[in-house]
Amino acid sequence: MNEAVAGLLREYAELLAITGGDPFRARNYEKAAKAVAGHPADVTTMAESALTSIPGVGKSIAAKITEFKRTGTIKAVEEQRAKVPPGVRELTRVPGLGPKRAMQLSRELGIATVSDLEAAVSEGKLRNIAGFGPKSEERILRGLAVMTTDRVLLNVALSTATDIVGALRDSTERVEYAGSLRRWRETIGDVDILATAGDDAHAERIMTAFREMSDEIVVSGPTKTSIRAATGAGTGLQVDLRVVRPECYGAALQYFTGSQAHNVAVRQVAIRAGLKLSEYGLFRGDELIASATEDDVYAALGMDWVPPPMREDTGEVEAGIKRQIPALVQEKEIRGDLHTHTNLTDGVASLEEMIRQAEPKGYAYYAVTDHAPNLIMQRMTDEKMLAQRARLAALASSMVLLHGTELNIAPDGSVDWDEDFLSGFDMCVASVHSHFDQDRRAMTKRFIVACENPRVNIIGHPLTRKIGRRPPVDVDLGELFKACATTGTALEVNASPARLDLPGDYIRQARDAGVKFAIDTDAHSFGDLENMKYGVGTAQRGWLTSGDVINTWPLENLREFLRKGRAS
Ligand code: DGT
Ligand code: CA
Ligand code: CA
Ligand code: ZN
Repeated sequence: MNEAVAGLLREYAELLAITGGDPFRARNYEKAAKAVAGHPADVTTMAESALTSIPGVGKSIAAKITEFKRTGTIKAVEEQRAKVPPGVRELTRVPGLGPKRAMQLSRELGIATVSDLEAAVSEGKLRNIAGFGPKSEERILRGLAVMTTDRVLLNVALSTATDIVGALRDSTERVEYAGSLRRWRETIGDVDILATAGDDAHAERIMTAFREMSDEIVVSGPTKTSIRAATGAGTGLQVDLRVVRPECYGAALQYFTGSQAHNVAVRQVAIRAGLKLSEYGLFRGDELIASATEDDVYAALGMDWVPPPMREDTGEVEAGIKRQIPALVQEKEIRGDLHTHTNLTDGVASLEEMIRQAEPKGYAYYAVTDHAPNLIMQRMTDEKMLAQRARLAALASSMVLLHGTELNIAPDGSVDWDEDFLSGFDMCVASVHSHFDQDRRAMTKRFIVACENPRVNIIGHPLTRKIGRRPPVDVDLGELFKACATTGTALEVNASPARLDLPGDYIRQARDAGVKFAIDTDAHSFGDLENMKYGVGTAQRGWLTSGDVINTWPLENLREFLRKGRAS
C-alpha cells in the first residue's frame, strides 16, 4: 500500500508545482512520498500518531494518509487534479518543459500527450505561440529524445528479477538472471532468466510455476516462456525464462548474457580455432568440448573468463586472449560512501539515523555531504553547517565520520564558500545543479575552474543527466579529464540508478587520462544506501580496478588524496 500512498503524495507535489503553489510545500510532499515509499511497515496499518514518526511526515500529511486509509482517496489531491487539464502532468515530465509551458501548450494547442507534443513540434506549430522561440523548440526536441519509453531503470529490473529468481528456487536448484541485467547495462529492455531441469517433466514443472506468476503470457513453449511481470515497480516488464539441461548451463549462460556483439566476437574466436560455439556448447564437429560452466567455455577457447559488465565487444575479447582481463573493483572492496545527505537539506532521515543505518555495511569511513547555501531551496546557512559538524564530532560510530558538503558549481566555476570556510571540511563534492544549458566552451571552463579549486575533491554526477529525463550537459570531456588528472580531483560514479553518472564508456576514457574515481550513493534515504552495487557495476563497465577508486583505499591514502598536494 505504501507505493499507492507515495504515488498520491508525489502526484500532489507535482500538481502543486503546476498550479503555482508554494515550492517549499511541494518539496515537503515530495520528501514525504520518498519516505513513505521506503518505509518498512505498511503505512495504512499505522495509527495517525505513529505516522508522524516517519521522517518528513507531519500532522497534515499524516491526516491525509489516514484519510486515504478510510476513503481510498485524498480530497486535497482530487481538488488539485480538477484544476489541471488532463495530460499536463505527463507533459511536465518532458525534460525542458516546465509546468507553466505545459499548461500553455495544453490551453492553446490542446496538447494532452507526449505524442501530441511530438507531432506539434514536427509540424512547426510551437513557433506560433507567444514565448516559444527556436531555442525552446530545440530544448523540447532534445528533451523528447532522452525520454525512455520501453526500457526500465536497473533497480526496477533487478527487483523484478530478484523476486522471480527467488520464487523459482522452489522448483530448481540452479536459476539466475542473464542478459543486460547481468552486464549492469544502464537500462533494461527485458529480463532474461536461465534455469536448469534434469528432464522434460522437471522443465514443465518450472514452466508451470513461471506461468502462474502472471496473467499475461507472451509466449510459452517447453524450453522458453515469456511473461509480463504482474507486480511491483516492474509491472508490465517482459521476463524471458529459458530452461536448459544442467550439462549445458555454462554455454547457455554465456550465450544469454550477451551482449550480442560480444557473442559474435567470441564466436569468431571459435571459428578461427576450427570450433563451433552455440548456446548448447563448444563443439569440434559433433564432439562436445565444453559447456558445463562459463569458465570451461572461455578456457577451451584459450581465453580468460570475461566479467559480464565488460562483454560489449570493446576490446575485452582481445584482453581475454592476452590474459589481460583487469581485476575489476568489487562491492566488498568499497570502504566508505563519500556523498550522502541528511534531512538538514533534502535527505529524509536525520544525521544520527543515516549513520546508524550505514554502520552494518561495515564501512571504515562515511562522509556526510549536505547541500551548500547557493541551492536556495535547501536553506543552508553557515550556522547550520557548523552545528551539524559539532553533532557529527560528538557521535560515536564504528565508522570514521567525515564532515563534507556538496557545493554548487556556479556558471563561472566558483563555489558557495571562500577557502577559509571550506578548509573546515574534511572533503568537498562539487556539482552542477543549475544553468544546464551553457554552451560547451563556458561549461568546460566552469568545470575546469571547479577542479582547480584546492578544496574541491570530487566532481559529483559529472554529466548531470537523469536517465530518460534530463540530457547530459555539453562539456569537452577530454579537457575535463585532463583537469581532473592534473589537479587531483576525482570524478564521481554516482550510483543512483536514475543517474549512473559517469557512465562506463566515459569512465574508461577518463581512467586512460589518469583520473581517479569515487563511487558514491548520493543517498537521500536509508534505501539509497543500498544503491552502491549499481555504481560498482557501472565502474566495472568502465574496467576500473580498486586502484582507480579512492573510496576503496585505506583512510590514510584517501586523506592524502583529499589534500590535493596541500601541506595540511
Ligand atoms: P536488453 O534486453 O535490450 O536490455 O538487452 P539484452 O542484451 O538482454 O538482449 P536480449 O534480451 O535481446 O537477449 C539476451 C541475450 O541473448 C543477448 O545479450 C545475447 C543473446 N542473443 C539474443 N539474440 C541473439 C542473436 O540473435 N544472436 C546472438 N549472437 N545472441 C543473441
Ligand atoms: Ca534482455
Ligand atoms: Ca530477452
Ligand atoms: Zn548529492
